[in-house]
Amino acid sequence: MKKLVSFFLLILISNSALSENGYRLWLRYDLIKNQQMLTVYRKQIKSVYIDGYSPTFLVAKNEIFLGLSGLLGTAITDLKTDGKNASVVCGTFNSHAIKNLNIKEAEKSSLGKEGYIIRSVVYKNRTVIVIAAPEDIGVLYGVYHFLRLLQTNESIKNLVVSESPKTKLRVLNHWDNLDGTVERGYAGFSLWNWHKLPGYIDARYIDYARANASIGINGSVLTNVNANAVVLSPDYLKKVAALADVFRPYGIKVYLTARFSAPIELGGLSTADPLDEKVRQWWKNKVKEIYEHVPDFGGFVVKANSEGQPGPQNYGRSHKDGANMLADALQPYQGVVMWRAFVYDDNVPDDRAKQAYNEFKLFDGAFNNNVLVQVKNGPIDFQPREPFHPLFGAMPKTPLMMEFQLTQEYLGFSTHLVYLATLFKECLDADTYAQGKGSTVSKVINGSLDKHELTGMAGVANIGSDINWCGHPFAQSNWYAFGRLAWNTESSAESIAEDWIKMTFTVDQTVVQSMKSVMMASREITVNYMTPLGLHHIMGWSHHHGPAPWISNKHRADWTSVYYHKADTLGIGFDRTVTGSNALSQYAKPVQDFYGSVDTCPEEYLLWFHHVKWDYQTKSKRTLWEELCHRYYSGADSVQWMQKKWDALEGKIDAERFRQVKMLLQVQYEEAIAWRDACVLYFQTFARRPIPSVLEKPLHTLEYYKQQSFPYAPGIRPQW
Ligand code: GCW
Repeated sequence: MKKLVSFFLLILISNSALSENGYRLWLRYDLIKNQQMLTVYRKQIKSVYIDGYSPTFLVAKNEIFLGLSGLLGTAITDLKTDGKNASVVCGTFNSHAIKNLNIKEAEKSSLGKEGYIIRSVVYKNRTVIVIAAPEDIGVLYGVYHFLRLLQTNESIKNLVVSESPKTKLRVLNHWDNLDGTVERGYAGFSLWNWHKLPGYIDARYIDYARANASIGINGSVLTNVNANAVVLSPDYLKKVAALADVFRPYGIKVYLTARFSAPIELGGLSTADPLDEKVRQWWKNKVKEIYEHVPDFGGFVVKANSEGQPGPQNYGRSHKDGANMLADALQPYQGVVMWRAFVYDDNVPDDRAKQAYNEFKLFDGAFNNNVLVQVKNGPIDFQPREPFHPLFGAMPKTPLMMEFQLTQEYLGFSTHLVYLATLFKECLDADTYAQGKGSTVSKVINGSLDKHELTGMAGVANIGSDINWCGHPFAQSNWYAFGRLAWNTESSAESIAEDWIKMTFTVDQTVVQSMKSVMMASREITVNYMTPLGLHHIMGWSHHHGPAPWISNKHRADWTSVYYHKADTLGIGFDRTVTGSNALSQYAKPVQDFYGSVDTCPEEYLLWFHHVKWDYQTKSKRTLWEELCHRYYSGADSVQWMQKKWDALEGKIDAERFRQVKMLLQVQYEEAIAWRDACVLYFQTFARRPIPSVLEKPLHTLEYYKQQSFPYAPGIRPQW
């Protein structure tokens, strides 16, 4: 008996210990603590009627019952056959139950395939909450939205919600290799267990699909853009099909990365020339085979002629030729090609920031209509801060897809707390002036500026096998925010953060406000201790961990740090104006003028666009050198501020995640100090000026920092 009791005790303890390990993400559905709201909700929600039986309806049903019973802590009646007395009714507009409720035609129009409405409707003197949509998937999205209202303790009294996504393809790009490693992955290994698929379906695939559907993500690119052709072989396609089957009810399509040389590697052909008839036929056959396995396959993502990946240029052909060949093969099945503009070819350009524009702009209008060109947010590579990519606004006849990076390759991996929605928004809100004032990147992406039907946003996933999915408890917010912004590019970073905190931690207002202030400031803080004033790409060689502004003499100039910061005894920064690389000429005239003059260029981008003298007077009246020091120091100090804010939350949130974040913030602080010291000491060798005396002395010498190596950084093979 004693043994039995302690056994149960153990289960209880381990359950409670597991309960806040982060696995449940923002779908926690714990009992609502606010008694007043709970009472109101319980009164309003007693029963649910779901009018539909498709697999999507089944998952909607599971979710709403799982959510309601957890949040309300009471049994909710499942009105299986008759919705007349239900407090919540879910169905498509064609369903019997919804038709009875006489929803006005005007409310149904313009919702699109994935939209939905949530309404409080008076029916026979009773208020009924209606979740209705043109298609099944809209009902599922509506269910998640409704649950979110409860999770965030919003009123559900007079509901008038109409939602439809602003972009069509909202996809995660997994840089997952077939051997289970994840390129730039900091949260463990790949989720896809290729060995056990297709026979064994890990429950995690379902939770992954639930999480994505809850924020409107409708596509998953399973494999790394540095592609392996083998994923297109018959055995792998069976495994891919099994994942597609799991994801389908959640409205998620699978996509694969197509290695351009697959016709050679898999097909035994002697060429992969996109104009060669045999090659074209090989792809047609391959695509047909894929659709036999996955009838709703989404299409291909392609990285070609970049960083050693094969591509059409190997055969003297162009990006257009390559993309259109694959597009032709996919066309009969409504598949799309997402052709990446991140090109980094074998020749070192005068300015790497110019390359994508130079290679792609001329093909505007020449791509098939099922091709999207996928463009990274900035012209270099997912830096803590970059100006928007000059291709946005420059290719009006081509659907341009946004590529954001959720995994923090250049932002402290999964050890630093950095909420990226502010970075995403900065880019989306930037004005390209392509068609005059107000031509924001957001409008380019959502198709409204150039009237594109096909639109999309991709996020390089930060998900792995770690129990909490993303490595850092706060990294989950970047997955969440990406989905919400892809759904609505106009949403605010702040409101998304607020929802996420309430769903993930607590609705307690003091905690929400405090966490939100940390999240909202976190990206700017990181910029300050890593790359203030427009500096970029001065991270550690290859693994991109830690500071290394001294990197020089590599086999390519544009793989060094000195190429980007160009510090000398006179000043620092990359002159991208007409006196330098003139990368600015790739932007619309008002943007050129704005960034082109040191007087109007915001200091955030100063050294991105200008080479500036050390004694140049900045807005703070400090010299550039002093301002640089000041920013580095304030960045590191601000991490201490984040720590203080966090420490004050002890006891107000669960102990487990409190402790995790506390430890991570300490690592972040130490690394921020290393960034600060290493950069200030290194740049001082050019500036030849003292560190302002009000600032404390660096902890170590420059030599010390230069000698640091990071043999444990993810992506580095351990060596002895
Ligand atoms: O950010 C860089 C990364 C590479 C990546 C490449 C890309 C997948 O350092 O690891 O390769 O960009 O986006 O293709």
